[in-house]
Amino acid sequence: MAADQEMQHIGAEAASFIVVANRLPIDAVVEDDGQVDWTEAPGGLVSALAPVLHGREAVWIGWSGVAADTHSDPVVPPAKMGSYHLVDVPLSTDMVQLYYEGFSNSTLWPLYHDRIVAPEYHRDTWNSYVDVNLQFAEKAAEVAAPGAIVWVHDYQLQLVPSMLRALRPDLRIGFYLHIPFPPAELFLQLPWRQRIVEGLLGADLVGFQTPFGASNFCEVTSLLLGHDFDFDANDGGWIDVASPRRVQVDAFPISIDVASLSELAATPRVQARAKQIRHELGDPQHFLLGVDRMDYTKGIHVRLRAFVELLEDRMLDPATTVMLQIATPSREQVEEYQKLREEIELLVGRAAGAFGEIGEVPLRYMYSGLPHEELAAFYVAADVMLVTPFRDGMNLVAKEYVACQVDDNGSLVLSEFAGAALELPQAWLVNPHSLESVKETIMTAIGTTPDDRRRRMAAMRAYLSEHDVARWAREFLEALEDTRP
Ligand code: GDG
Repeated sequence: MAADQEMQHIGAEAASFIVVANRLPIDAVVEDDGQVDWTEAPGGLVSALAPVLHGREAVWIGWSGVAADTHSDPVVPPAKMGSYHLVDVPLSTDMVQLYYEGFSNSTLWPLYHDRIVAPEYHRDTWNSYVDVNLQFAEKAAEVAAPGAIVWVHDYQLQLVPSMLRALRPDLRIGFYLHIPFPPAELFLQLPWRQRIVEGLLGADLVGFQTPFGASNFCEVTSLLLGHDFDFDANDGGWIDVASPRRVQVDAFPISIDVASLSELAATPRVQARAKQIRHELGDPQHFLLGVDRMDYTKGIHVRLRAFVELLEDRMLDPATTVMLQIATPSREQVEEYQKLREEIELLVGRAAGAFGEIGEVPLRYMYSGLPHEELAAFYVAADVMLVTPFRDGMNLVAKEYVACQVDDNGSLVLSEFAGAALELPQAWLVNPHSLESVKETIMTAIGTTPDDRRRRMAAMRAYLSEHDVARWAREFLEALEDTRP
């Protein structure tokens, strides 16, 4: 049944809780005969929202991931997933190129991540961003019951709150940004800066990963619109007192499903697989691991260079040390991502030539994704996890590694510029812009005493067990429900 038909089935304007995100939580699988099949795409957001989606007339609005004009038959995603309904926002190949690869990933993504690569400013990609945001807002306006709660996610949809507010003033709208919100001196470069700020102010609650993101947003709103913010020490957060709805701005650090990942990591199956992985790697004395989407924000080449230099300096022994970098393919149509992949693969190739004995290569690399359980086994197997982004909203990999250290073993080397660093100060914090400091920190993490390692890991695990993703979703939604009577 098509999504529209299904919505008629549950009744127009029937949804009391709506998630609006760029992607639906499903993936298309194209069969040999060209038929498109769909699988559930389990991810952080899906598991975070499962408890709140369950038991309500809930709808998830998003794009299916397949351009609408690429198949001869129309691409129709399933109308329901588990207990909630799916509403597809069909995007053409052009829209995907302009709105998604263009404005979202070649303008906003680099600008919001400290201009690690130069953002591109093009009017046609901006225009498409506006059009697509309007499509999302219209879908939400169509399906929302009176007074419904709508939770809009991430940088691709920053205009949706105000567009939706104009269509449906009765709704309670929350917005959450998963990536950093940059400081004023960066954000103000954006030609359409005021439109973005006004777009976000359509929400009742605007949430960020860290207090820095929240205060950067308040600052640019004051600079561009002259709004004043009061800090509310009781409820937490800043209140835009100039806005008639008193928009609330606050930090809600996202997390993971700590209990279920720890449980998985502790199973005999995963523990045995972790031992087997170490064996397959030649039973090294030290196993260092990196896991990231292949993205220039993640500082993958910094840690590879640091590792290679430590081998060259003879600080690490290539016969007894292995580093593995798992890089999941990402945004392969965007030129900067193609360049990054070439750069990383050149580095890995050089290292193999310089250090590899036959059958003994200290630097290993995989350009592919792994099943969830296999990834957990790699986390369990690794002695040192290297998380060195130049800028990262949160970084869930760091938290996942900690959750998997069920024997409180293992060391986390973590960039100061990941949101997670604010919550995990017991990690080995590092400045990824300083190769020397990355090298020194890796050596300190490797050389620390077992007691120190356990003490640090136990503290991080205790913190995370209290601050899981269910708490994140609950706190955001409670704050949203409290924004006005
Ligand atoms: C954005 C923000 C923020 C990776 N490789 C595999 C795999 N993964 C999973 C990890 C983790 C997720 O992908 C990556 O999350 P991150 O948080 O590390 O990074 P982004 O994708 O950039 O996410 C970020 C996040 O949104 C949430 O708000 O933390 O700052 O940039 O969950 O496990 N999963 C599997 N196989 C892989 O090979 N199964």
